[in-house]
Amino acid sequence: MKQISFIHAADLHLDSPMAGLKHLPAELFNRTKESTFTSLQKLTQTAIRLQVDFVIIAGDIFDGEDRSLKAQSRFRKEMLKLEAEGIPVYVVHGNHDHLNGSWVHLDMPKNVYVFPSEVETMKLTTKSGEIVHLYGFSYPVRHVVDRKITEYKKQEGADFHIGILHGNESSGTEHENYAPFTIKELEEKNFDYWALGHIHKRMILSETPPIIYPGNIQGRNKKETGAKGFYHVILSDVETKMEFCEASDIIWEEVHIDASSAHHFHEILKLCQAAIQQFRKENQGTFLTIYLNNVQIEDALERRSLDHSLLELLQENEKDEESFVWVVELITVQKQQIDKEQLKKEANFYTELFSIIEHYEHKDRALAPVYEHPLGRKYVSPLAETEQRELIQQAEKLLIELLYEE
Ligand SMILES: [Mn+2]
Repeated sequence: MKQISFIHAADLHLDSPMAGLKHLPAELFNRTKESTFTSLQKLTQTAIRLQVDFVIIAGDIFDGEDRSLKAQSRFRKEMLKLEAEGIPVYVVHGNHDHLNGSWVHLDMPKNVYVFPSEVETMKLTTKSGEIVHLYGFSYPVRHVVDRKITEYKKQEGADFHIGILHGNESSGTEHENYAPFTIKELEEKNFDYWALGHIHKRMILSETPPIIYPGNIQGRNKKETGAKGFYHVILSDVETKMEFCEASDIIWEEVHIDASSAHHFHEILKLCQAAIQQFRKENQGTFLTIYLNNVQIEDALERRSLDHSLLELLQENEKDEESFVWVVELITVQKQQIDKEQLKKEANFYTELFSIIEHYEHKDRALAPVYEHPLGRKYVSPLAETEQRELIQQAEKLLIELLYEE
């Protein structure tokens, strides 16, 4: 029976600056800065333990086009471990680590095969004699919008054919169109496996043939929640086995707590502490966003403590914890909804205010000046719908609080 075993990973984003986390205590920030490397180590350890035939990394190995020396040297160190075990690594570069960047070059060991900017076929004969054709290309520049998929051509003469592609499925609208493709186009190539990269969320687009986004190996912000890692794949004449292997040292999670039964600060504190314990995982850190819904604390002093002291209290002692659960954000949603109709009766001003807010809510206009600006478009990634709504709700809350105080 012909059989191959390999690891498929993507989007390592080594040495990601973890922007927006600078306010963390130094211990946690350092661990976070190290987390992409820690995840990579788990990957190489797994490859060696399972003695896979090869490893695929489907783009965005490096977070920045300057490929920081630290990132290169750590990557090199891990690749050397694989070289010592005779495990080859097939790499394409993506939009983050495209070939047009400028970097101080560190040589990679000979077991690392990097695909060039045009689609190429690489041939591998495994230790047990299976022949594998791997197809792929690296991004020559940051923005590759061509349908590169049309350049993938099956070359006969192998037991297994594997396509490596960093890009996005073009029926979705959420992402910019990088090397777009449709599932049908991939299926028509008649390959045995499609190793995709680019989308950080783990997704199985098809089972036969497997068309897989493994997601990134380490979440980088609160949008990248849940377990992150890579796939261990076994392909044979008769079946495909895929196992997800978790790699992230720190995971991002969110929890919605219904506080409607709590009438005092201490009860809310206990609810939050219970949630924190639920998320604690051995040898793994967690960044937790807590949404505290239906809060109805009447006492002014307790209310103020909720706004000013609860977060700090929840963070206490966590920074020295190996398996920490650090609340990165505490979002309190009051039960008492604003009585818009009553306010409108009080003054015309409110009628106007709410209609403006509504206008922005529906027409997606509030941030238009930012995205219409050439620099804004370049540097600010579009907000998801929920983020937009959240922003508008926060603005509304802020405005009304200000007006009440006046
Ligand atoms: Mn990426």
